Amino acid sequence: MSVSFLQTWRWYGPSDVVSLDDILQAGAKGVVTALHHIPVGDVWTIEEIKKRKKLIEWDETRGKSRNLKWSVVESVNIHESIKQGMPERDIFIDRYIQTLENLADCGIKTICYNFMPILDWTRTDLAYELEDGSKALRFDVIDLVVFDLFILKREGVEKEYSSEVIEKATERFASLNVDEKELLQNNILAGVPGTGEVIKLEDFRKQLAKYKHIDAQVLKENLKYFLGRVIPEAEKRGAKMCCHPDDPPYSIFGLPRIISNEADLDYLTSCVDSPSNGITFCTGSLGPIASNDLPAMIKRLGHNIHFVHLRNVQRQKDGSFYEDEHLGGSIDMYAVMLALIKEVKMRKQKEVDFVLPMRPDHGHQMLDDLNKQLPFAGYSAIGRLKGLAELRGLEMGITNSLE
Ligand code: DNO
Repeated sequence: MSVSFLQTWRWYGPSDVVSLDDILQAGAKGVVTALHHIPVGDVWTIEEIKKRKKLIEWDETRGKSRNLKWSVVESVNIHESIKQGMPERDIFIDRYIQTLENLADCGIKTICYNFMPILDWTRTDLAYELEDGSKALRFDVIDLVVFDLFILKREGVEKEYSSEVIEKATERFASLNVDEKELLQNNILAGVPGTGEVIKLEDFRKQLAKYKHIDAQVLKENLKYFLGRVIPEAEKRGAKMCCHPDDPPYSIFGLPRIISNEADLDYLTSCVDSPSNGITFCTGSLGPIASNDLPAMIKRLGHNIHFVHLRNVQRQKDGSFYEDEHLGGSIDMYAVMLALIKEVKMRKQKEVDFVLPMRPDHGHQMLDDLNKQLPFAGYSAIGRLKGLAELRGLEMGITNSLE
């Protein structure tokens, strides 16, 4: 069977309800994980890294090695002082570099991160029921405004939205009961992935205040400063950093978002010209913007892509979207796959670094998983299994047809 990618699977570590055996049975060969228990900004020690690596790669019960490798770290998150350009950022950058060195020493060299202020990816609904009864993640623009106007009560926020949007949000807010309001707040403030933590409203307000004078330009400068220090060190060790795009790919709560389209990705890669300064190409994050021509972006930026997330979105009116089946929705997954496979083929011809890890991003909550309490929204076993199986078929069909 001809394949182009290293098929991987995100695992949240020992607390994940999806087991390593499940991952093997899904047919993945690589594991994508992080040491979620270590607070952002602390160094990941060699000891802790080795412990996790052994857990993944050595099957204690059967007394033999597993056919799985820890292939990608997602993510080594970036301390807020770095994003905010605070005087103490150098201490945290030094620690970041130490973590990179330790990971590289353990043979783990693909490192995903993002540069989204305060919040990571954001959804308003984690259980949006589809027609067939399965559940998906959804981002509703009006619900976001409801939270912003009536729960967060951000200062001066009325000026940022049109009267039409405010009217709709007012109506929506009036229709929500106490539990629904609380759920909306918890969905939006679910913090760093994998920690299960929800940011408190008061803390979120304090964090937002710190961004009062940080616009997109300043955040871009702070990204450049970070990369300027980290990338040369990564390059020395053959490690590849890959920045994940903003999700959703536009500003929310007045916070700057700077990795949302091709021009942003160009900026990112131009900050430091190095094979270690790359991209996590996430179709689902870039997809909500219709003008993001994903296959064309892959064609132009392909050599900078070190890691791929494949997921589809169904764009709805007003910028809202929900996560559709991997091969359904607004993104032409065939065209995306074709462009990626051509990129890998080119790498193979040039004999450069052609192991491109890919993972099915998210999946619907469906079948038996509907009866389970899933701690990590979007990361069910069955929905992702279906996604990976479909993507694998598409991958094989296209790869073979090009040979
Ligand atoms: C969503 C994911 C994000 C992403 C991080 C990357 O499911 O794609 O959690 O991994 O933002 O740093």
